[in-house]
Amino acid sequence: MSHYHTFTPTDALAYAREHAGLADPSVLVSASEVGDGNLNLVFKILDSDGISRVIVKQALPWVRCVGESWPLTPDRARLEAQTLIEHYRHAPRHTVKVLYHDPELATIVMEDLSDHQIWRGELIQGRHYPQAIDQLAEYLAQTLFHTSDFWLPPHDKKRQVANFINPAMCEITEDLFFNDPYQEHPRNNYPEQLESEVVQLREDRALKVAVAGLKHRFLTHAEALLHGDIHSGSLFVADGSLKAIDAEFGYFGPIGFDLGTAMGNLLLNYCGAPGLLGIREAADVREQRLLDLRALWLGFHQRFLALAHDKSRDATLASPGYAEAFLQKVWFDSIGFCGTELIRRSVGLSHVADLEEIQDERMRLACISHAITLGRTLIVLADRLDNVDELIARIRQYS
Ligand code: SR1
Ligand code: MG
Repeated sequence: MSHYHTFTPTDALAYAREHAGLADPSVLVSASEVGDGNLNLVFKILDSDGISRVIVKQALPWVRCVGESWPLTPDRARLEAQTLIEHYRHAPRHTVKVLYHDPELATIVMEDLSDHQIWRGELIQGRHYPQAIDQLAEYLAQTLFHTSDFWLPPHDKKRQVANFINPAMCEITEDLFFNDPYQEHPRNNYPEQLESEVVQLREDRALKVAVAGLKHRFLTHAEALLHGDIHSGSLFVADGSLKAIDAEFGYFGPIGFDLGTAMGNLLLNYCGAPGLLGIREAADVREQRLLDLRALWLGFHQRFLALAHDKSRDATLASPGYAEAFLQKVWFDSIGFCGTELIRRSVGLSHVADLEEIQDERMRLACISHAITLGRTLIVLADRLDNVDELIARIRQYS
């Protein structure tokens, strides 16, 4: 990192003028730092009408939401840019476009998406984007199939796995998803009124064995190039459009991790809805989230299977019936990883607005408690819920 320095808005503006590829860079006149995520600096680069034209993102050498006491490799910016570029090749309508990136400065210049909204905020407001789920299913099927052994020739696959080794970001996931919530840890963060429920997580042997299995798969199953953090805050939506951003956790891992993270965020919204909305609206939103869950899995399954039948290049993996069997394993993984997302967002370091923004304290506790119970149930029962209808029936039982 020889010439790494942290950008000021002035640096970001000059950088965008040089690297955004605009025919007339002088239209860019100011920059404003707008990052509100956990990790990075994000600058909007504005024209003279105050309209954002391009984004400059820079990885800090530490975790932004914690500070310099938690150092973190800026190389994550390279991994993010390369993951987005790879995903853009396979799902260009649903992946933000990287215009330029520089591994040494840990910067990415990317298309502006100000005409879109962060999906989580829209879900919290109860706003429905009818095409979003289908587009998310398309994004996941295209990116995961085309970076898997069904599609990539073996030497290419291994080269890619090596290029996307991402130990620092994976370690965050390993800790926050699979370690911290199941032990006493200073990073954990939950209301003291839920202490007994959290203690039960730590003492539940069957749960911890199931979590160990999920962590083991996260550590070892290099099935495809994952986004690695595909929650509803990593997705922008607009009418008829959905785009993935923020892929710094990208690495070759189990396909069910991406599916499970996306499903988990639908269910976090499901759990929070009664605290965020009026009774009638919350009931409608909950039904919609269950429909979304169903459409996401079935949309992904149908697309991945069609790709496997039509395009598999590995003759053995193309054996009749194998893709179906593989997807059944992905399904079981997805339910388990979904459960870990519910628990880590309720008990661990990093929370979500779907639960945090509930103003009524009693209601907020009830919604967080619901997420913990549901998460635990899904992890333990994962391989007994054979299909999405069984999953939905089980979710209804815990409402
Ligand atoms: C220290 S990073 C905490 C969380 O923020 C990111 O968006 C990931 O979800 C990570 O787990
Ligand atoms: Mg992120």
